Amino acid sequence: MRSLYFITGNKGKFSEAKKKFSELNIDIVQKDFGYPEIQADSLKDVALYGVEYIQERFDKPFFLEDAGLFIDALNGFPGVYSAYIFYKISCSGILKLMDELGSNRRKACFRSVIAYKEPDREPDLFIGESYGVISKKPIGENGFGYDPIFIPEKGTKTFAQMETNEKNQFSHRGKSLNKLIDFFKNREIENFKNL
Ligand code: ITT
Repeated sequence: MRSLYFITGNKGKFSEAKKKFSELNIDIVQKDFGYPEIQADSLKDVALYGVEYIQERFDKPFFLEDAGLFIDALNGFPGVYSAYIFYKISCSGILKLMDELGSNRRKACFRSVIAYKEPDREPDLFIGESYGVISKKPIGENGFGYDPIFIPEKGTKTFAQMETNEKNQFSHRGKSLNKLIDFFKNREIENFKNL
């Protein structure tokens, strides 16, 4: 079985990816490089910077992911700053900000950008989005980060009330991982054709 490295310090992200990849003959291995996350205008730029940094230090195929929560009423905040803001004010701080604003707009979107890199190949990017609303209070014990305050469209529960498989069906990461998995499946078909 082939190994594929997921460069992340986030165990929650890793277990979501591990579940998705269980359908392929690829073993996902977590590696925490503690790579620097630059302050950029887009998740894509943050991910590509991470790739630049890691490719100089690691010579095996890997992927990494940058994700963020974009809240309409806050003009897309915390967005690319999601990690820092979560560390500073967490879910309760976000809910307080929204209360202070007094707006009834609760729409938000989670975005995920996966960057896959192997030696001698440009990075491939895979994007996933999950639209939904911010709950009035934190609910649920599962998952991580902003999961207790995000209810995906067509859902009735927050991500934190879902098991990993269910979250993967709705989530930004589930969707970007689906694209990464399709990419591997298509390459296997191509390789088979070329035999
Ligand atoms: P990496 O090592 O992979 O960078 P991280 O936790 O720093 O891990 P990000 O920068 O991609 O990951 O995440 C930005 C923030 O958004 C961070 O606080 C996460 O907890 C949060 N977040 C990302 N994906 C999430 C998800 O699926 N559910 C809830 N919160 C999420």
